[in-house]
Amino acid sequence: MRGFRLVFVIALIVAMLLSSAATAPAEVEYGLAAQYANDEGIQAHPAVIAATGFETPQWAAHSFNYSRPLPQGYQHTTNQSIVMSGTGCLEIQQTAGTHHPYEFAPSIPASEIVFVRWYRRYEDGYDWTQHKMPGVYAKESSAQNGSAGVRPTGCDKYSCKLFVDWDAKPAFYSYHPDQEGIYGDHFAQNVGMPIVLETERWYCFEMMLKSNTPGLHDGELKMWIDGILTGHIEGLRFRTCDTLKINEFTHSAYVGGNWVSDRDQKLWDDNLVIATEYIGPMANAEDSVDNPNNGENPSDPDLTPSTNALSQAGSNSSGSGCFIGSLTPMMPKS
Ligand SMILES: [Ca+2]
Repeated sequence: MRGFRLVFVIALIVAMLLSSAATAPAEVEYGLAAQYANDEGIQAHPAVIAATGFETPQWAAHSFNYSRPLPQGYQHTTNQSIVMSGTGCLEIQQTAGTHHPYEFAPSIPASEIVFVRWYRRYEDGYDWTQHKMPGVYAKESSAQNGSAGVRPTGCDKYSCKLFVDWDAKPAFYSYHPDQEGIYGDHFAQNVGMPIVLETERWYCFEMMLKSNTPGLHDGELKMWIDGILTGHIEGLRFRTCDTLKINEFTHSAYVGGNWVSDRDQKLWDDNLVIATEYIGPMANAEDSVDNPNNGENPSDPDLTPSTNALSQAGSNSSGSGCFIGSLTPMMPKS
């Protein structure tokens, strides 16, 4: 009888330990953004390729040297009931019966690995039509504008952007030579419980594409939402030519495939950073990690977020769950 009790107690302890491990909250990862309060001065980090806080209507020219007109549906707003950080953000209009907005893809320096981090918010009542999100392209110079619907050869192109599926779950959309069909492969979130997006709150999205070593299947994709790793795809072969490197950033909220938006609806972006190292969620003014650049005035007018707006974002229901408070993020209110 005593032996039976001992076994029972041990089994109970093991069950409790397993249960607590299964329910432990996922760990938020902090990256180089933790060194820069409100992203201020973040463009000075050697790993940062480009960054913008969307503070002026000229943000694309300032931060990406992109002087062509932005796509139909891209607007700048200073509406402080919407803006997450600083004085402005990007307002994106999706239009009923169309794919708009079309994406735009400025060039970036050729890299083997690129991280893209942005904040995005969807309006109240948003219809979760499948649509694209930011990402990166690798294009050989003669590749035709991404050539959708054409399988990559290993020497002409590869890509990955995130997209939001009909079920409001972000996923990967990647072109690579081993993809199943002529269009890119979809890879679902595969780490922890998949995140299902909600409207009327800011999310911190980040994706990574790491090119493979030519001859090996060691390419990787990663996705973080609010600093938590939710997707990690390994064993990918993006290329056979080592000269084919990531050389474009793509910004997108394109609707489709073959379908179009069912309604006029808006989403907003703020605090976009592109880098060759993990970026992670924004830090607020009080809690950024030791950074010699804090307090400097950045020369780019699109990188001057105000701490007032950040304080608002952290204290009202429309704020983000992604700011660092003593390295403990404020959790979103649903
Ligand atoms: Ca801003």
